[in-house]
Amino acid sequence: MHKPILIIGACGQIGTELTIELRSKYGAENVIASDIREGGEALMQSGPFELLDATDYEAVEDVVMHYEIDEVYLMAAMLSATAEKFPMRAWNLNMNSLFNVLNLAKEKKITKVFWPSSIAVFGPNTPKENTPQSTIMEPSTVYGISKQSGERWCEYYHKKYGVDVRSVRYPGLISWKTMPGGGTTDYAVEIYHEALKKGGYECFLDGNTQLPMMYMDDAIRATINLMDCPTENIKVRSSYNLGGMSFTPKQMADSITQHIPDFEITYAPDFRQEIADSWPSSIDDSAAREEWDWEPRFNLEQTTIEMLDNLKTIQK
Ligand code: VAH
Repeated sequence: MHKPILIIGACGQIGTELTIELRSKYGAENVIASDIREGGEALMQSGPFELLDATDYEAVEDVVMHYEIDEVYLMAAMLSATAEKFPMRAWNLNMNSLFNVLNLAKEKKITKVFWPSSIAVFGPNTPKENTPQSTIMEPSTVYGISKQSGERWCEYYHKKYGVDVRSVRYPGLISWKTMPGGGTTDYAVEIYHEALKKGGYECFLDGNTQLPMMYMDDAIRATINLMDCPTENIKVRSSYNLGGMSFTPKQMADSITQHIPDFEITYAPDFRQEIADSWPSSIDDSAAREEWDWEPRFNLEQTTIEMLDNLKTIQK
């Protein structure tokens, strides 16, 4: 039987789907979900849940010891757009939650950690096309700075204390089960909801802003595959580039119009345009492909079909 897993930030966009998938794989009672506030009915009724402040070391330690947790997925974070509005709150949450989990691993109270980084670690001076695994990283956002710092600490704790921490640099993630929370790539989820409800969408990014994106099923599969991978295969202990697809809001709108012919998009770039302009437009994820057999399965057309079909069902 798999040893108990703790998901911190289980009510977020990734955490919600990670909880569902890990519970189906390892048994609901083996996967403890936790967050600063309660989640939706489905999540709350699907297995054990703890209200937990990820920045409170003693509280995290109590949950770990009570359930005899072996692995921790630390999914709690303040994302790019919100972090620009609350820089110090973002730094506190994103960094102190990581130190709490890394220190529990250093003290051997847990044996394995997953921590999400992001393509936000790259900045305006990074090569934009096919961004390499190792390259210039001068993030210009609070979120990106916290993710770059976090990557350095993950590598340090692995080298210095032997902590088995694993990480991927997620692109923008697209899912229908939960709404995203405060990211610059949120348009790629909102657009489907608005297309079905209103037949149109006002995009907060310019139509030609190409960004790396991924359908959530691919992201969850990559996360679990990395955690299941034999430790000797893992050569990157900062964070792996993870690529899925890259597209612009205009290309996404064209994909939707194939299914909703009258759909109309307009553009009204806001403060998030500057954030998006500082990020890569495509990612080289060859290290993940070579070292743990990563391979995305969803392209934009398949993503649009999945999103529209599922949202039509739940909006009925
Ligand atoms: C954000 N969705 O927009 C997140 C993600 C690559 C973007 O990290 O902040």
